[in-house]
Amino acid sequence: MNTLVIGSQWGDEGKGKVIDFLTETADVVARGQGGNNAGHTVIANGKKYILHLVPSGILWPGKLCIIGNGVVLDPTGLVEEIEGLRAQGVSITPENLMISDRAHVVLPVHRDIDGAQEDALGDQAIGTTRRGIGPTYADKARRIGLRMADLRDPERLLTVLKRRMKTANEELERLGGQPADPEVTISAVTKAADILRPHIANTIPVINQAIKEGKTVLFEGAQGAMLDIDFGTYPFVTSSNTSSAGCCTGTGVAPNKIDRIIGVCKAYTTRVGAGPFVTEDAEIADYLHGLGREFGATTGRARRCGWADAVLLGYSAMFNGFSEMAMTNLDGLDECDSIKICTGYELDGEILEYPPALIEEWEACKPVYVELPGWNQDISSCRTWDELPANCKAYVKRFGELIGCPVTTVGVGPDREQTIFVG
Ligand code: 2SA
Ligand code: GDP
Ligand code: MG
Repeated sequence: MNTLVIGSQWGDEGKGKVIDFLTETADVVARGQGGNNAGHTVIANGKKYILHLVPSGILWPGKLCIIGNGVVLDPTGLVEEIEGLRAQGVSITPENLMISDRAHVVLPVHRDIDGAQEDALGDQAIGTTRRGIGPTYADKARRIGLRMADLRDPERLLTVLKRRMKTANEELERLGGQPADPEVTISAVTKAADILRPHIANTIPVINQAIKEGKTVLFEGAQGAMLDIDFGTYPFVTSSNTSSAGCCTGTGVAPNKIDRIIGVCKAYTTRVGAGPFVTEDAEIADYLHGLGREFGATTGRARRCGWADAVLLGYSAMFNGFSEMAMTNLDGLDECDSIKICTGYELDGEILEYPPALIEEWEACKPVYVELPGWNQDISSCRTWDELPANCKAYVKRFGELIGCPVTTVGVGPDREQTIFVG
């Protein structure tokens, strides 16, 4: 069973936890898009880990983790992450962490360009993580990017770095930013390259050979489907294909090798950064933030919060081909007297079944809700479907019906053990 795990909303659905839960039965865990804009939280053996570039499978011994060709990789960020994980007792070697030689490299100047672009946009800013993700994917599309293969030979690295730094600095200056010191970049990237070099490989045959041998591969999606550059709330999106298809192009595995596609969703909705959010609700945001929940795992920003959106999730389930949904954070609704689910978008007196393309229209949509009774009970210690309150089970079932995809597991807390199979 080769399984894709995809965020179905705007990211932070709890993919890290779901991946961790499924890793036990996997041999290989691969990432195919995004970069260290991602923050995947896993709580295992009483310890909290936040993974940015390293696949969550690294927390399990004996699993091969692959950073695929579709990822954009910040070498110094990855070295810091590896060192941090090692300090937490995680073993990372060239045998359990491989990096595609085709993955594109995020340079400090990409981060500076990201920041300068955001600053120039003022109140129209995307709200990026400022990790240089967009500018690096832009370089890839413009066919001027550096790839991990360029880091293999120190002399070649020096030549390509100098060349790219010159043009990137010109770009940065045009945006009003301070040019980056090439010597500082060269020293930092060279140091990181020395550490990462043993991990760089052609991962495409490696992953396909594993599949040929009957091994189980788990694909770890990053961000969420509504941040997809094609299907999301464009231009308020990230710069990669975060939907299921992106996992194939990002790892070199053909679509006919995928057996199962799991969508991860929260029992409500959150989003970081700007852009349309039809079900956004100040009251539920205050309530969740008051509980200390819903702060960004990478930037610490307070996430925007709202009710579940069946229009968005039905759309997401369609273009991702979800076979099932893993719902997380059901316990987040424990104290709500009544709970809403959006079943339609009203725009100029018409009810839309699917989100519109124009961002102004999407922003103008008003939610049509159904309201269900809450359960007003702490469910975090429940471990079986039968232990959950009747109203809670009814919410999960109705949610699945409205999005047209069954919910097969629910999360009642952040720990590995706090996952319940739906009866
Ligand atoms: P970018 O940096 O170019 O990818 O930003 C573009 C949009 O994508 C959103 N984005 C994210 N949304 C949710 N979670 C993300 N990761 C972190 C986390 C976020 C954090 O796990 O909590 O810590 O703030 C993530 N990464 C990118 C971003 O908000 C923009 O809307
Ligand atoms: P990811 O980017 O999709 O991996 O999600 P994040 O790690 O950014 O954010 C999800 C947050 O929800 C993290 O703090 C998780 O520890 C937490 N989480 C995941 N599932 C559950 C759940 O079922 N209940 C609770 N209370 N927290 C959860
Ligand atoms: Mg996250």
